[in-house]
Amino acid sequence: MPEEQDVELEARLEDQERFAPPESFVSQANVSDPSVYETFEEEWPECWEQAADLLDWNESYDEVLDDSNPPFYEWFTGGELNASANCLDRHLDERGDEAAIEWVGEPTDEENRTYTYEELHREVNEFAAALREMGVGEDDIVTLYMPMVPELPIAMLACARIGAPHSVVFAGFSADALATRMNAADSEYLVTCDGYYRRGDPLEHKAKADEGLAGVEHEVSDVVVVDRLGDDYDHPMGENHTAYADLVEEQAGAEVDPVSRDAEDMLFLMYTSGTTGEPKGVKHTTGGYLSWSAWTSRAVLDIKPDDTYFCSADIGWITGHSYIVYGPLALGTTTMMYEGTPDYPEKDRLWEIVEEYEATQLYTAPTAIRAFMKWGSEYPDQHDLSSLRLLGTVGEPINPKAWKWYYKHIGDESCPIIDTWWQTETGGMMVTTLPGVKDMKPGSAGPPLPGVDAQIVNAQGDEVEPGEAGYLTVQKPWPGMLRTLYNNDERYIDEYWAEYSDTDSDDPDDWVYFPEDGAKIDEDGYITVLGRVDDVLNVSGHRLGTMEIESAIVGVEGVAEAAVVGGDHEMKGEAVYAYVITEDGYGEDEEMRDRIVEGVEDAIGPIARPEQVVFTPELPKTRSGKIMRRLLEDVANGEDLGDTSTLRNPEVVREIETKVADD
Ligand code: 6R9
Repeated sequence: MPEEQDVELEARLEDQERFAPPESFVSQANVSDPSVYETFEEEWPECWEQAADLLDWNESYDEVLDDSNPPFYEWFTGGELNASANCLDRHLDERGDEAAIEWVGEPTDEENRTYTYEELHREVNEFAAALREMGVGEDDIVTLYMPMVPELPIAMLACARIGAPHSVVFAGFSADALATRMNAADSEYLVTCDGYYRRGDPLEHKAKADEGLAGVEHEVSDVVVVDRLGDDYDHPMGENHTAYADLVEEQAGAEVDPVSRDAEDMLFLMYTSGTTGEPKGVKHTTGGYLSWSAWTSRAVLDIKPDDTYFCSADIGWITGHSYIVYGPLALGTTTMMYEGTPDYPEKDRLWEIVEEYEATQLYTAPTAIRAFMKWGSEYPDQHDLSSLRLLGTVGEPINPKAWKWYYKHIGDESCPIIDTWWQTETGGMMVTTLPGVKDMKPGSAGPPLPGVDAQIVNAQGDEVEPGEAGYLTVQKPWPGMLRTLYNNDERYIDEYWAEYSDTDSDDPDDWVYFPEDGAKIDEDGYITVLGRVDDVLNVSGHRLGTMEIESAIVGVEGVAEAAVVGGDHEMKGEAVYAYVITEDGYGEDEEMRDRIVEGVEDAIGPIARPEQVVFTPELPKTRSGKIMRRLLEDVANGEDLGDTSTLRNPEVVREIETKVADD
C-alpha cells in the first residue's frame, strides 16, 4: 500500500465514532432485520431471487446464476423482461396520476415540469415510435449527448422499450470525447440538445455536438435535437437533423409494445476512464442491472412509492443512470431532476428545492458537501428540511468532518447517512451500511452489502489483517456487474480480473474482481475505501484517466512530454497537476499554458482542466525510464519527498519543487 494512503488513513480514523441509526428511521425501514446478512450468505446465489422478484418478468428465468464460463457470468438466464415496462407500464394502474419525474430547471422564473407516470409513459411511447420510424432496431446503439433535461430519461426509456442500448455521453464532455465514444460503439444515432442554462446564462451545446459529429468515422443516419433554449439560442440544424418536439408530435398517441429482452441482453453502455488513454465501454444487461439498481434502491436508499427522492448527480454518470432513472422508477417512486448548479441563484438552491418538494432522501457527493460546508450552515438553516429521512453520498471517500457536518446541518441528527462505495462497473452499490440495520462510522463506507463478498487483500491476494491497508476485491459475482467491455473481452479480463485470478481456470472460485481501489477493514468488518491505486484521478467525484489527459497535452503543438498526477484539493478531493516539457523553440509562458488548458478542455472537457501546469526541463524517472508519479504527487501536495535515490535524475525534482512553490 502506498505510504501516503496510510498517512491519510490515520488522519481520517483518528476520531472514529459510531452512530446508531435513529429509531424513527429503523421502525419504518424497508430492510431492518439484521439476519439478512446471514441468510444471504447461506442462500447465495439464490438470495438474489429477491432482487429479481422486484421486477416483472415476461418469461421467468431458469437459473439465477450461470457461472460455467468465468468471468463471463450470466444472471437470471432464460428470463425475459423489458426495462421501460418495469419502470413505467406496471405502475400505471396504481400510480398513473402520481409524479414519476419532478424536473426543476435552473432559471427560477421558469415553470418546473412534472411528469406523472401516465405522462412519462405516453412520451416514452411516442419517442420510442419515432426512433423505430427512424430505423432504430433492436441492439442498435443510440448515443445520448444531453444535459439534465427530462428528454434524457425519456430517451433512455424509449431506447430500452425497443431494445436499443443507449450510450449516454455526459454533456460536459467535449466534442472529441463524443466522437471517440460514437466511434467506439459504432453508433449511428444521436439524440442531443440545443443547450441548457448554467448560472443564469444559456450554454450552447448543439455546436459542440456538431463538432463531435464531424469526427465520427462512420455514417450517422439521424440526429435528434431537443430544443431547451428556445429563442435564447438559434441553433444550427443539419440535413439529417430533426427536432425532438416534431417527432413526438408526429407520433402523438402512438403505442409501442415493449420488446421482450433476454435478461442478458444489453441495456446500455457507459464509457468510463481506465488506465490507458482509451475509454472503456462498460456493458450492462437488462435483468441483472435492473434487479441490482432496484434492490439497492429499496434496501439502501429506502425508497418507497410515496417518496420524493432527490439525487443531485448528473444522469450522464452511472449514479444518475442507476439512482435517478432505473432504480427509483422501477420502484414506482417520484424521482427529482435538477438542471443547474447548487449555488444558483443563491447558495441555498438545493435546500429551497428540498423544502419546496418535501424531498425524503438526498443522495449527493462529498465534493458538494464540502462546498456546502464552506458556504456555511446559514444556507440550509433558512429552510425547513424536516421532510428528509435519509442522506447519502457517493463518488469518493468522505472525510469525517464533512460527514458530521452533513449529519448535523442537513439531517438534523435524525437521518442516517449512507456512504456508498461502488463503480460504473458494479452497476450499483456494493459496500455501504444498510441504514435500517447497521451503525454508521463517519469516514468508513461500511460492511459489504448482504450477498456481496468483498475482501481486502495484499499484493499476493491473501486477506490482510483488520486494520491493515490493502486492496479491495470482490470474490463472488453479483447480478449488477458489468458483463464485459464492449467488443473487448480481453481487456475486460486484463483490467478487472487478471490481477488476482487464475485466468486459466474455469472454476469460479479462482476468479476475483479487482476494482483498483485501496482499502482497509476493521475488526467489525467495516471497510474504509482509500482511493484508486491505478492511474485514475477522482476530481470532484468524476473519474478521469491520467493517460487521457496526458495524451491531450502531448497533442498540443510545442509539447514534448507530459505527466499528470492528482494533488490534494480542498473542494475537489483531487485536482489535476500537469508537468510539461516543451519542445525547443517554444516558450514556457502564459500563452503555452493557455493552449495546454484549452487542449485538455477540447479533448475531454472542462472537468479535466489542469489546476496547475508546471514547466520542467525533465520528468523524474527511474533508471528503467519510468516516470516516478509518486514523487510528482508529493511535489503537488507539498510533501516531504523522502528517498529519491532510485531516480536517474534526482536533481530535477528539487527544481520542480521550487517551481511549484513559486507559482
Ligand atoms: C459510483 C461512481 C468509481 C470510483 C471508485 C472509487 C470512488 C466511489 C466511493 C468511492 C470512496 C465511496 N468511489 N464511491 N471512494 N468511498 N463511497 O462513483 O462510479 O464514476 O465509476 O467511480 O469512485 O475510487 O473506484 P465511478
